[in-house]
Amino acid sequence: MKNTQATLVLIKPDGLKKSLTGNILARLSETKLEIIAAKVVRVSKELAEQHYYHLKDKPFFPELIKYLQGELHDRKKVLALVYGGEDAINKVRQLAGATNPEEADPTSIRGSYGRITTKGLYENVIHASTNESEAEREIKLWFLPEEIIVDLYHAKIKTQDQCTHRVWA
Ligand code: IDP
Ligand code: MG
Repeated sequence: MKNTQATLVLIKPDGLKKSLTGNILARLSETKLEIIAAKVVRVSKELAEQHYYHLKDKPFFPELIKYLQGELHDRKKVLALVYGGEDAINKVRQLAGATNPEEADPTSIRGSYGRITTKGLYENVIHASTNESEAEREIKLWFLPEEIIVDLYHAKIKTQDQCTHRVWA
């Protein structure tokens, strides 16, 4: 039986600064998954904190927020993508490699291009969702329903100032 999934990928500011975008997209295309949404995002502090809320008590959290916002790399943006297809979450995680770039398989994206800063932060060039509930939460956080070319999750119509648009239900 097919296990069709969607997963959020972020090319983090170090990936952009190191000119790895094309390279990372080429690696991801080896999975034969489909890109179903993509955009460049200026990351607010609120968005960064919501994305990494599960790490808010870690000592590296303030540095991590600055990292995702691009403040450590003079690149105040990330490239956000949604990949869809069979076993999308695991396929992308495998290719991304372990969180710690020193422990990641050296042929993985993080193993190839990541580093640990002198402050101890893992700069690992890419984010990838770890499971289905995380993927859903993250995709809904980063994308509006109309920005994704397929209907992934339940959405509803919202009317505000005489304009109607779709929001996550
Ligand atoms: P993941 O990105 O592999 O899912 P998470 O535990 O969700 O790993 O952590 C989010 C990000 O926080 C990592 O990608 C990395 O940039 C950073 N990070 C996680 N754990 C550590 C740590 O122990 N030291 C320094 N940075 C970390
Ligand atoms: Mg994670």
